Amino acid sequence: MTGTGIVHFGPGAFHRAHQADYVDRLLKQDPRWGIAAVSLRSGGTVEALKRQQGRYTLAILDAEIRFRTLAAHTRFFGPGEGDGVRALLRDPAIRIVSSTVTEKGYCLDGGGRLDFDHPDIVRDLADPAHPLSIVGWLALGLGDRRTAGLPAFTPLCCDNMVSNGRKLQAAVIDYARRLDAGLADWIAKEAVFPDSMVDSITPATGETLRTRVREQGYDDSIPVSREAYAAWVIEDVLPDGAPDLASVGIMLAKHVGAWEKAKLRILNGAHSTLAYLGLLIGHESVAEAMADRPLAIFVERLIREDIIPSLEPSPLDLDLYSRQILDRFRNPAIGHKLAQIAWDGSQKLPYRLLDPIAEARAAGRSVDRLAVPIAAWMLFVERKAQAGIEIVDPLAPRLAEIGRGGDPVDGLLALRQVFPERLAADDLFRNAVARAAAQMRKAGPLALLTEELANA
Ligand code: CS2
Repeated sequence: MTGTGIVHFGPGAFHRAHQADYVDRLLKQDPRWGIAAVSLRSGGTVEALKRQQGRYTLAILDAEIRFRTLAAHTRFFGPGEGDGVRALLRDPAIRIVSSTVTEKGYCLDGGGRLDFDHPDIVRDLADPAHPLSIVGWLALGLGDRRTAGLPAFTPLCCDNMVSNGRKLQAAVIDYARRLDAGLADWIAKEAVFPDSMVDSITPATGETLRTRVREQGYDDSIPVSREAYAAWVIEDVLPDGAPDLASVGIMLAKHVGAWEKAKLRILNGAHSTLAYLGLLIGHESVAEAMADRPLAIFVERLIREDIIPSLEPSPLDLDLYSRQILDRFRNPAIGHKLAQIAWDGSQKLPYRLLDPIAEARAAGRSVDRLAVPIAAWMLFVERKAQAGIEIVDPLAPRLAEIGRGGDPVDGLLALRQVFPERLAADDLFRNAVARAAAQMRKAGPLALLTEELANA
């Protein structure tokens, strides 16, 4: 009988295509590690998972197309089922509590620390026994372990942030300290929060995929798709009794930082660049944007001349890694929408592009090229706001207000949740962004890209 050893918050498409695939294989050799799927804010996916007894289709859309059935989930918790989650977190069989709640789900401020003014954190601190946020849930669950004299479980952050484990650790400890200093100290001493790097291109599921899966003979309302490539690197600090993750191809590494940074800056940085520039030009998918020669050449050059220098020295072969990533972007089978990547820009740009920009400035390197995707994001915000189209972003109301008011460059630079004070006050950076934005507004992004190529 399959047991439950992992609790996962946020069983969206990425978790079900990536982590659940590794765990599905792990279960074949060790049945203790089934996943409890927790989605307390929206019930659709967990209800469907429950209805399908945890089974759903993973479509690998790449040079070869394959369909597999995964069955890694054993328990299901939707809205109103928080008591069951709390009881499960007390079960000593639960060793890992992982999360994919997206960058915004951790309620961090622009400096990467817990934002005590975030409405969810204000609300959780007022009623800590019934949390909304992942930070509140981890503190509650760890507090119950401490009271029961049980060892801590291991929180495992699987979202695209630099030092994601360390950030989550600081957030949970800071939160707990407001409630009980003894608990904060206990968490600091007893719980490990590994950093991790997760990678596999996973588009949001749409009707096309559902139809395709139905044609294969599966009646499945929650299929997921991804490319063939998948990687997961976890900091090698898991306590005794953890699952044998290496046996299913998960890499355990002493320092995950080099992987995290390379992946966030090269893959995700290039993705966001393709998304904002590509959407302004009129493309829909990543593969389509990569087929646009000036745009593809711009992104290659951005990686080679601006992003890689921000990562050196590195133990990784960054040239090879970049070439592989650009090949993955050309995958025509996956239909990865630029609009999906453009979501939550205010949360994504800091790790992907603003960190390398700040480092380039500190090292005296030019930021002209790196400023182009930032300007493209600003024009994207402006365009949506002026057309009255909703922006998918936790700062959407503020972005729309700035975007409606004319040239958004200075208004957006003033957002401390996005741009650190020092960068926003840096004239050289500001002027590079303003220049790129003005050029693109006047002659369109393609003209700027072509000019950039001619000057190179
Ligand atoms: C993408 C990522 O949507 C986005 O912002 O850049 O989801 C990307 O596909 C994954 O991180 C790849 O591992």
